[in-house]
Amino acid sequence: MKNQLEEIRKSALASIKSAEVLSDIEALRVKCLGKKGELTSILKQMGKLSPEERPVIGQLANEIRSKIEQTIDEKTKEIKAKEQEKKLLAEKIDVTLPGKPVKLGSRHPLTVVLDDIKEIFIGMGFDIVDGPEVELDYYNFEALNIPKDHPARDTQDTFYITDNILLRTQTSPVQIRVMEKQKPPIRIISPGRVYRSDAVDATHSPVFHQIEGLVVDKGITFADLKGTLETFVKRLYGEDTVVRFRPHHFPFTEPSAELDVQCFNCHGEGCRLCKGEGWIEILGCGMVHPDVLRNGGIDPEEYSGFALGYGLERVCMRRYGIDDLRLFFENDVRFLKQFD
Ligand code: 2NL
Repeated sequence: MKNQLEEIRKSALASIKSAEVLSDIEALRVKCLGKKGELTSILKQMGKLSPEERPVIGQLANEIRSKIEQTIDEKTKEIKAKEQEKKLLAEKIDVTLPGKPVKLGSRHPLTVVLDDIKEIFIGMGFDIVDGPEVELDYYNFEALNIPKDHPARDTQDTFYITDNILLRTQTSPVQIRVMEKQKPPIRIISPGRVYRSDAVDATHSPVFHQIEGLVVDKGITFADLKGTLETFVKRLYGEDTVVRFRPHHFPFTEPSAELDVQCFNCHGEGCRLCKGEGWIEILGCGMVHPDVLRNGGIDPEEYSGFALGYGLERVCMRRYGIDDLRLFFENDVRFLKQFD
């Protein structure tokens, strides 16, 4: 029995020594020390031994068991360390290699122009506000003094969701909502997407962008409108820009006007760019109609104000010489990357 034990010791230690992966070690542990292992089956035969032999063999068996266990532990540590080293080597990175260039996008041309416009108005003390694109008929038309039989309210021109819910056709409803909530002084612009039921072509799109502005306070006059808008247009187009105000009509302002700038190309002579007019129409404006102030919860006897509205796409097309509105919405990077 002693010889058998010595044999187990020799072969077990040799096998452990030559093991290369953790699964080999585990298999050896089961083979030598497991319930049905070699050592266990020897110990089961201890009953056959004489009382003198039993403690001697028992002690030897225990010695061998702990030697095998210790060797297995050591070998396990060794294999784990080797595997870790192999992993580190495989995952080695060269931090001195040049990085992959990050491709930067650019602002959409409409965003470039809008950012410029916002900055000019912020500089004059205006706040930027936004509001829902799905609006009530009341805020989009009724509160703005646009009568029920007005052509703009036709289902041919406006996207209706129900009888009294629609996609806003202008951003003025945002300003009515501000008047309802906020006491004057009010100085805001409301840029955003607006919708009209138009077929797509070079100059029409069912979705486009509008910027409206509103100022309400005590003692606001047409002189404030002229001063503010002239300052705005000169900051946007250059200090030498020549402007004129031309009488117009809007249901929500009285009096109303359109602001033209003199053609940069022909200086008023008339050329192809201004279609022979000498002037280019920029925006609509006027003194807020007393009924519209009242609809916003503001007393027209105490307060007055002016408002303006214009299309962002047109300003942007003129600035960059873009001749087709569809380019703004196709998101072709070859077009987009030319700006900013
Ligand atoms: C244009 C010109 C305009 C307004 C919009 C406005 C808003 C309120 C009260 C009074 Cl809350 N007016 N907006 C005023 C004048 C002109 O837009 O060409 N629109 C298509």
